[in-house]
Amino acid sequence: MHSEALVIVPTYNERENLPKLADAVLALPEPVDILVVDDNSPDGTGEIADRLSSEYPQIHVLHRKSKAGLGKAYCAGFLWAIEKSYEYIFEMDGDFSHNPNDIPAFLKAIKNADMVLGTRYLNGIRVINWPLKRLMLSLTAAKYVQVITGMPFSDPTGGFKCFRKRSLQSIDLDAVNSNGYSFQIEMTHRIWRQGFRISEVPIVFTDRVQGSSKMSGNIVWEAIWMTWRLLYQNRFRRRPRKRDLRFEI
Ligand SMILES: Nc1nc2c(ncn2[C@@H]2O[C@H](COP(=O)(O)OP(=O)(O)O)[C@@H](O)[C@H]2O)c(=O)[nH]1
Ligand SMILES: [Mg+2]
Repeated sequence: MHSEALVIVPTYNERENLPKLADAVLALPEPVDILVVDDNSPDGTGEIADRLSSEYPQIHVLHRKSKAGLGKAYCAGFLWAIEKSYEYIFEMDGDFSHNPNDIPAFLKAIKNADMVLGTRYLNGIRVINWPLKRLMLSLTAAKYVQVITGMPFSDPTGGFKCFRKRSLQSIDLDAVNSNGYSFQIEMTHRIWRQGFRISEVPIVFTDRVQGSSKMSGNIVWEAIWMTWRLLYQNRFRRRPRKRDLRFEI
């Protein structure tokens, strides 16, 4: 029997980060498995993941043929996790921007929720080493998403989150085509609008020290467009459907 929790780590050129990240996750007080989803990184991250997987039974690897974006990598990981019946399924960056030591706080919160969002912006701003320009962009994006979609969450573009299996099962993952910020907003909206229970836990976000960001200008435009699309999909309602009793625990 494997652990109830799985952390999915998408990787593209994270060779310096991955071994340390795996150590940190496996050292947690609670047992947590890891799924690395590598898009054939030119720097050999995929081979490093294979080596880790042969050393530790808790570590698994999905190899994809070429770089197809964060959203596609996560959706492939989600399908794998559902098939293996993991109950708690995480998204976490592979560059230490997200601190693995926050995982236990998510596991505690998910006991009373269907999705838990890590937030940098609840009761203050906890972002270390980002250029002011990028912080302003992220804060503006958060406000924009809140105003247009009506989602009340403080950090809707954040990428450190935990899903209960059934919240992922409620989504047609093959129909999710977005990436980056847009992917985070879309996943949260699809789950929120169905009336699932969602909570937030505070996290500290630290800009990567090793490797480089794959963020691009397109990702911002995609997110601006996506918020309107989500509002339309929710029939211009700025609130979820009435809570469905099926979702009571
Ligand atoms: N598998 C996969 N991982 C990706 C892709 N793009 C980014 N990542 C990973 O997603 C995480 C976040 O990406 P990053 O470049 O740090 O974005 P930023 O934090 O927004 O600057 C990192 O672990 C990246 O290696 C991709 O196309 N495929
Ligand atoms: Mg990063």
